[in-house]
Amino acid sequence: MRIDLCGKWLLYDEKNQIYEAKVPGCVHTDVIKEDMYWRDNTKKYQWIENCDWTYKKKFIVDKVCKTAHLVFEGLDTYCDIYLNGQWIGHCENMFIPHRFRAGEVLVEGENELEVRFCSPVKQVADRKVRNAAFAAERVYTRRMQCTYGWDWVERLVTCGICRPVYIESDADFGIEDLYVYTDSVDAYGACVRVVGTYKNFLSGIEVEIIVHSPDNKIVYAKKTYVNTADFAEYITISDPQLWFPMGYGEQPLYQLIFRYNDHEHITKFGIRTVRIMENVDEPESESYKKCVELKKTSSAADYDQNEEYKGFILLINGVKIMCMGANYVPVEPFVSEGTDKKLTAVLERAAECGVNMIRVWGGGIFERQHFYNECDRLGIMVTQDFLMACGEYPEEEDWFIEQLRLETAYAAKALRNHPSFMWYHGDNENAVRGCDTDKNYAGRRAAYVGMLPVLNKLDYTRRLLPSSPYGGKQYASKTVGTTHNTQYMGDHIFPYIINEAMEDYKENLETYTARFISEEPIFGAVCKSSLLKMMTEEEIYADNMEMWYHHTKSNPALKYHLMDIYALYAQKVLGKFTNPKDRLFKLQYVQYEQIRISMETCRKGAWFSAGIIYWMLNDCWPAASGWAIIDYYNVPKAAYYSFKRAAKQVISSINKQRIVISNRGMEDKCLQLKCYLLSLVDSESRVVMEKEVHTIANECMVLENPVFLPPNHIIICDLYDDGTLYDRSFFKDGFLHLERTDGVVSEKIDEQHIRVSSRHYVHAVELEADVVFEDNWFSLNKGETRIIKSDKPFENVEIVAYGMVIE
Ligand code: BMA
Repeated sequence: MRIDLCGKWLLYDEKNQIYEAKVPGCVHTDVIKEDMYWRDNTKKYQWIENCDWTYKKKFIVDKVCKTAHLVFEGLDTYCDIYLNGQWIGHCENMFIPHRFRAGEVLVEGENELEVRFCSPVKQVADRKVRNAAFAAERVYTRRMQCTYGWDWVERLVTCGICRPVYIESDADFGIEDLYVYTDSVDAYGACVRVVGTYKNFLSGIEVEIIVHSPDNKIVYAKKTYVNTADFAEYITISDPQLWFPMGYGEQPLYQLIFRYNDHEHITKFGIRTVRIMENVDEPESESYKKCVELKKTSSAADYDQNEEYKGFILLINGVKIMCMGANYVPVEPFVSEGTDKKLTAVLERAAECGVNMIRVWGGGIFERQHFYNECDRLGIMVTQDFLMACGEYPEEEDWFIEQLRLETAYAAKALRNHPSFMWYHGDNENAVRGCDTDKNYAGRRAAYVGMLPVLNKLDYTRRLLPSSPYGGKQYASKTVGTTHNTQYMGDHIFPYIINEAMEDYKENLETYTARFISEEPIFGAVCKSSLLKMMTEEEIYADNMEMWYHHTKSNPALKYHLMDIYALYAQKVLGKFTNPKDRLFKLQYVQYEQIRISMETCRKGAWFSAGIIYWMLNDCWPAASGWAIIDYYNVPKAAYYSFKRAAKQVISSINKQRIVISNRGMEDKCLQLKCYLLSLVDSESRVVMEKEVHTIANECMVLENPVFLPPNHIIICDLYDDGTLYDRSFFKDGFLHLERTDGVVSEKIDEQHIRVSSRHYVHAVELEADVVFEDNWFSLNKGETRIIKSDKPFENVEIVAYGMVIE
């Protein structure tokens, strides 16, 4: 028996005014009848958070079943549930499903279900104020933390039935709590271990266990009789097809099938091993020397009291993986709106630019199954935070630990069978300046008393890092464990931007290297076609940028607005804004430049460094400027193209001294290198090195830069693959001052292709249109032509071209 209760409901406010409602949904989407993100409309709806709301639905039951349960997959958040006027349960945690006994209260014919929500703000109003970024009350409430406002999303505190709701009776035999994992892989095959429970089991039921290979052949089959509730199977698979992250191999998925009573229970799984390699650096090694050098730089010295240094290298199937990706935040401020379709679109977009790892950040949610399935399919590795961020939570209170345990059990069961899922973090940045020998840092009790005992039972093959960042003394140190460079912003990065000339911005950014960067901050504007969805053209180009400030969130603890800091960054590095159009270009391009340098630094730093995860992948609401590389409308920002270029299997990186060619991947690759001096005055170039380079899988190759750089020249390093341009890196001393230029000619070849060429060197060509181009923001040499494809037919493309300023 299953009765779906999604769809039309009625919503009542405190004065009993009735609104038509949709479930899954929330008060905001039910009550607001206009585009709530247009201009500053969200300001009008802040009152919603202070009200209590009631959802009601009538439904028919033909035949009552006494074992029926009412299941809510998500309730946001404080509410009491009444069935036919009778109280049947209470909820105060949005992150886990809720299941209430309903069989005794249901009647044949019409029934009425009522969910009475209490304002989440009022609910905790009398609690002691604790330390927390952005909003203090949130730490007492187990609901999505970023909805209280963050430095990238508006405050939007809602109520509602945010995930599906139904009545079910499950008195039948079935499979429960299945855990499938790779026990071992060796030269002779793989062993997959399957453990679980038979639900409502009766002795004597025959069960058939079958494994289908990714190409649908039966590779394992066994019949067995059930006589205990718990089961464990060891499944041998010869010639296993191994799951690899994208860029390192394929993502084959096997199917485990339990067949019983004409029923099939199917689970997908992948075969792969995971290990985090944390070997101590030998005193004479390059990595050790780099640590010693790093410790001298001021930003590292602050945090770094490590006496020994250790790498943080992820091995999948024994292969070192260069983790390149970004932090994922919910795709919508309202959980119900983050549909499967939207999740697929964002993840496919991420995969297209080479994102091979995503960290699901702790101020968001545990995403729906579809998200993790898509990561398995696309080869995007996932790390998951437990759901706390930037605060001191009431972890000394038992109710809080109990809620964390329930959340941990839920998350472990939901995530553990996914081959893409790598490890957990206890939280995001609660443990700032903590370290393993500190008995009492914020987050420690939550991780070790709340989560760890549960994970030891339910997901013992994965690691729990008690917080992100984690490792060394103190957490966030650069020479051990994982780091958030976001944590260096307030004391190092922002003062540098505000007080220094920034002529050495490249060298400065390079000092933020670390063993594994779980948050690398970048900031930039979205493109014009996206801005037009949230404000008028006049507002985009307005001098006071009023609407930009509304759509670009900051941190109230900072002295300056984030947009001002990054506008300063853009102007120092790229040159003063000459007019509002120039401003728009540079606010976008500055993020491109930050990614170019930080990603090249990480790649050429292999295997001292083994990961760079940007802050952040996507937006949660229509941000005008901010941290994401993909905007709210799933449109790539300038930074996206920089990531795409730098994530390729082979890239080069050039400075005054050397060229480093890094290959991250499973295959050697032979490319033709052409290095040339280019005059900014007449765009003429002089080749200084031309050779074939045999790059070796997962290794870097270092060449001397053979040339001295005269004024008004840059040096460019091109890599060709069979005569086609494969990668381009460049070096320019000092600033990267840019100015608008002409000389770029474009021609529409057909509905989805444009040809662009240039009469002189242009450093950045932006194709501005309401479509997504496979490449954008690229440079063009004198006489060079590129043909670029778009994802949809386009009408008009505006070409915005910038060249380097001659000094
Ligand atoms: C990190 C993140 C977020 C925040 C970001 C930028 O601390 O974990 O909390 O949005 O920095 O400030």
